[in-house]
Amino acid sequence: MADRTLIIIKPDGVQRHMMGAIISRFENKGFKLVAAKFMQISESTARKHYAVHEGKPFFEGVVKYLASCPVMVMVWQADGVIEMSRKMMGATFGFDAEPGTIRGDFGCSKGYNLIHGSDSVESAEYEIPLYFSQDELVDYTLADEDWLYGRND
Ligand code: IDP
Ligand code: MG
Repeated sequence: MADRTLIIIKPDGVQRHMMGAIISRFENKGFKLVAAKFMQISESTARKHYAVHEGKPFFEGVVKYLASCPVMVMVWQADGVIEMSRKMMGATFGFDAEPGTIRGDFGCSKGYNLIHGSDSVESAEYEIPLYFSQDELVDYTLADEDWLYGRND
């Protein structure tokens, strides 16, 4: 099966009306949406989500940030989706993310950064079940997949 990644449009992305613009980037790229949930993340789930950063100076702050307001949680699928989506997101903060990236184009903060994306297959496998059960991950074929991947010959 093609790779999957967990993408979250974080509280500032929702509050700043950026959901459509961010989702468009992934849709236009050709990724397949396999799950989506608009929800408020509990503090305990936010702690699990960022468990890898426990003990770092920003840990309590980022947990509070992620759980502060509703977010859009999604799973996107494509061959190589994790590497591509990390490139599309750009550096951690908009302040130094390259123009052309989501963080670089839509924000200039050194504290908020609009979007989360899994950084490895292992992270995606840990993060996706925090938000979705197996039967919420929809399995289907996009009509243009052969065109997208160049499998027409
Ligand atoms: P990433 O989101 O680009 O993968 P990570 O280093 O994994 O960045 O950090 C996870 C999240 O923690 C970031 O997206 C950001 O919200 C927050 N964060 C990381 N470093 C800092 C910091 O130095 N100050 C405040 N928040 C931070
Ligand atoms: Mg990370």
